[in-house]
Amino acid sequence: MALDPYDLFDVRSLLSEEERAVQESVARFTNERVLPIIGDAFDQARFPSELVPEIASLGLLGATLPAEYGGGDLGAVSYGLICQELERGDSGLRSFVSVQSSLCMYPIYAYGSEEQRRQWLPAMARGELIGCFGLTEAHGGSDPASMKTRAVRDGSDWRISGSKMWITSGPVADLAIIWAQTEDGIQGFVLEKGMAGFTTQEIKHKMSLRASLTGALFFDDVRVPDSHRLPNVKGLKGPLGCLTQARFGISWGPIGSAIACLDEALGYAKERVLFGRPLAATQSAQIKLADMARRITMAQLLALQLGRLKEAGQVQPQQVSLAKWNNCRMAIDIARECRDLLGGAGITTEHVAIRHALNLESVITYEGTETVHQLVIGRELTGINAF
Ligand code: TGC
Ligand code: FAD
Repeated sequence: MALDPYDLFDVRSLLSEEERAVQESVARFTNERVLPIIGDAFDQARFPSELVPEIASLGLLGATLPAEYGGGDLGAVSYGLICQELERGDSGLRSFVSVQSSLCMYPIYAYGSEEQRRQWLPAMARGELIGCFGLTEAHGGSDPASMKTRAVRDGSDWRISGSKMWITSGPVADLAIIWAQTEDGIQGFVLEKGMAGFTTQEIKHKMSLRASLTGALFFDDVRVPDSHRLPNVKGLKGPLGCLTQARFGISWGPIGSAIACLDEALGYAKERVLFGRPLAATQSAQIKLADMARRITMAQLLALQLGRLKEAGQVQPQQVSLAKWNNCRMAIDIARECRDLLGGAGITTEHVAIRHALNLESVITYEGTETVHQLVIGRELTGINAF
């Protein structure tokens, strides 16, 4: 029996029935609703916001949170599969879901009060409130401990001043989870659109993640009530804990991009006739395609084991770093290689490879650059902090 070229080790057989059902429903959504429009959305630098209600009704926002807060009670592997299937469509849509679920709903759930959970999470799960996560500042995102945004206590309120840069969904967000330095260390605050002194600006001219909105956030002495401070965490471990959740999803998402590129390149190489035979009949093309399948297979097994460790409550942030690094590197290399196999045709968004390759430039950079994750593993191996 022929093997599935996109699942050579039958990783699917290691999934539960529920996990397969989740994967199938998101795959259907991507095939029917995302793929027909995403090339144009990328060309036009347009976030396809018309898909948000459907994403919400499929239960993809806060999928792993408890049902009482609007979540789907799903396990980590299901969340990973959601990311994989969305990113097979476009990294921008997976980004939107990552930010809403892992970077906005997760901190409200994990660090918020019961009142805050009930106030915001159900509406966020329904896609009625869109969130963004402001950690990075213009002077150096890799080193968030050096943040300059400050929150100062003023009676029963806080006054926040500073700015954030490169914030996914920033220009449209109803809520912003903002991390600021306080007398007591870094703390998280929920800012609402329209608060006096809180403004946003879209970042234009991106050549990557063009179907996603990215912005800068500015806080000019914004008065925020203490009821909007996340009370249950202090210090850098607050935002880093959210990053571990999102990086987990990003360990899965690029597998989808890589599969989309391999699928396109395989089809193209079989049909393209050069020097009297299909490109796919040459040894060099076959070696390239085989190597892509090898790297995808390893990434799938790595992501699945990471998911099982997470479900068992045993995952370490360093393991997430290794998977994020490996799987982003795997995908960007494959996307670039596929672009090359397509020749000149590969440079237009009529084909998916260049779009994925360009998107992956952001994916390998955000949520910790490749270097940051390499240094996390280096520190784990040597016991020496090289940051
Ligand atoms: P260190 O000072 O040693 O640790 C501080 C505290 O945090 C704990 N911790 C973690 N907790 C959870 N998850 C992690 N990954 C954690 N890493 C550290 C640590 O145990 C400690 O706790 P405590 O109790 O002792 O206070 O910090 P570090 O030296 O480990 O951090 C250095 C470094 C460089 C690794 C860190 O600053 C870092 O990860 N920098 C990269 C910043 C980054 O990734 N920014 C991403 C911004 S958000 C984004 O890009 C969204 S894009 C989303 C999209 O569109 O999809
Ligand atoms: P820098 O930190 O200035 O890094 C520059 C270079 O230095 C990199 O190559 C880096 O690897 C290297 N470097 C860093 N430290 C070391 C070292 N110790 N040794 C050697 N080299 C080093 N942030 C948010 O908070 N929220 C978001 O929603 C969000 N969305 C994003 C969306 C997009 C499209 C992009 C591109 C970014 C987004 N980011 C977001 C920001 C992202 O997390 C940062 O871009 C990333 O953390 C890197 O920070 P930086 O861009 O300031 O680069």
